[in-house]
Amino acid sequence: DIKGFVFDLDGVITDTSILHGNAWHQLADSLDITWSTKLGNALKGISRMDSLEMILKAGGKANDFSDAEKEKLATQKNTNYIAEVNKMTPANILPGMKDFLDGLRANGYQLSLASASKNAPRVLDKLELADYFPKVVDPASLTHGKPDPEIYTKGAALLNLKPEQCIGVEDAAAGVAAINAAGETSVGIGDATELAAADMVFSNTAAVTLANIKAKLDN
Ligand code: B16
Ligand code: MG
Repeated sequence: DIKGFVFDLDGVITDTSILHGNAWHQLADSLDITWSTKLGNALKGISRMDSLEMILKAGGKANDFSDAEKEKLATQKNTNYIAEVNKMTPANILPGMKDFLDGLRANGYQLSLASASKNAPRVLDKLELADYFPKVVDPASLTHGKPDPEIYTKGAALLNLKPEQCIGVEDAAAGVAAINAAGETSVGIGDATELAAADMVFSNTAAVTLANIKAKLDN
């Protein structure tokens, strides 16, 4: 029986990817690296330092900076990003997700957060959802990022549940792969082809309801 839900943040509860993208775009411009939407999309679910490496590589500058300089660049991006996050309000919760979370709580499901973002607690706070997620996986504690199952395994462990008692909710293919590898049931939100590995896919957050999930679980 399902007893808990482990949530991704960006692309599931809110759309921070636009803010991440803008902040990285600004940094890329300052380094004379050509930005593209494709590059922005490839960074979804990828950790901060891995994102920086991908951007530098795309710009042919993978070997141009020392580790200390890279840390500085990542901090610069994060400062820009936090300024944008601080403007967020509950209006930035994606359609239907507040009702979904309320329904899960009312039905006694336990919730945890499996976001790669070190800023996740701040984002939850701005969305006024911190109370919903007393258990947040600390991304600094991870050895491997998504698609490695570690973050979803920890998300279930924080709830004292077995993976098979949990549903993971994700918008990125790497995240769905992580949920599956952790042995949890995967709910994908987005393009059915891109997320074909998920146990069930919904095209948008508004379609993600407990009733819709239960109907697909019974099939
Ligand atoms: P930070 P998620 C991820 O969040 C974002 O999708 C990704 O673009 C970002 O680089 C990563 O968090 C790290 O974020 O710099 O705030 O630590 O999808 O795992 O909720
Ligand atoms: Mg995501």
